[in-house]
Amino acid sequence: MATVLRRAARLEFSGVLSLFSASCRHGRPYALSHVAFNDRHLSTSSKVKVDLDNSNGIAVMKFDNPPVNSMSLDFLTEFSINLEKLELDKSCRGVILTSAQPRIFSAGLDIMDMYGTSPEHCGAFWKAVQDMWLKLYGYSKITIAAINGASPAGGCLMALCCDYRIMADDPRYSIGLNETQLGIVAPFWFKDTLLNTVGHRTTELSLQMGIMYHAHEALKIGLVDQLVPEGKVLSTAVETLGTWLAVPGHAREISKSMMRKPTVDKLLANKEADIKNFVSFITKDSIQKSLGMYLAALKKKKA
Ligand code: CO8
Repeated sequence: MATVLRRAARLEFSGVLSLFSASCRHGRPYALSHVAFNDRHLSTSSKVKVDLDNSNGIAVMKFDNPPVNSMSLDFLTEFSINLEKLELDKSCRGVILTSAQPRIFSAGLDIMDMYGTSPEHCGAFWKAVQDMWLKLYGYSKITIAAINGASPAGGCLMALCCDYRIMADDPRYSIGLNETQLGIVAPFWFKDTLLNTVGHRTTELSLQMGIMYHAHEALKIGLVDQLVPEGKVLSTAVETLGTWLAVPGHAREISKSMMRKPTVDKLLANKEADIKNFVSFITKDSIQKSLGMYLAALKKKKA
């Protein structure tokens, strides 16, 4: 049984690695390397920095994709590879996601991967988004989001996939699935992830209006679990992970799977159809026009 599981894990891993080489073929190569310092392992990959502390088994993954940590195909691929490596690494017991960029956790999916690109690119991009979600939402180890900045759309989704969310108590930062505001529709598995966290009525309001919640509102509706001063977000996440690690791991893991597996299975059963839907939706002239207008509004805000 153990051999079968190990083989399955290796196969999954090689699946993600093939995605990695596919992404490199898009012409944006990057280097992944690991350096061990005593009891710490540092991964110096370009867009996601990983620091695994072997003394407590806690890995911190820091998004470092300036200016806004948008989730491009390269970023998503690198993220999924690192997450998978940590899942296979016996010395890792839990993962904290946070940002190395000031004021921004993540601006969500990279709009430039969806705007003016070919249907083939859109398909590969969407598969990478699905793979990130499948890996993170179904992750066996403990995950905590240390949300140290703005977290719209895909950024919110990534945080929602974690087991616990700690956000910086700062009125400048907001979080939510705002897709409707871009003229696009959050897919069913984005909706399910929110629904499983905040319930039906709040999800209905949230998705129809594309609401971005300020930190205090996010705490009130249960979108995040805790607010702390910005300087304490990471240290609180490490402390909290310690508390979670005190729970018998096997029972926790099975409980997590029991809660999440039906949601994960729904996408697994519809993966190809979901990619087709996405490609035909996002390449529509009207949707491209909405995205173009949204991008222009972002730039205008700056001017
Ligand atoms: N993708 C690509 N580029 C982006 C993104 C993004 N998501 N967000 C910002 N940028 C760009 C800006 O256009 C700007 O570019 P430039 O320097 O060339 O003008 C640069 O990043 C910096 O942005 P700002 O000046 O706006 O930076 P601020 O620090 O003032 O604000 C924010 C940061 C709050 C993150 C702000 O940029 C923002 O609100 N961004 C938009 C976030 C957003 O709406 N994301 C949604 C992405 S869609 C998604 O995640 C799910 C899609 C599901 C698809 C389903 C279809 C079926």
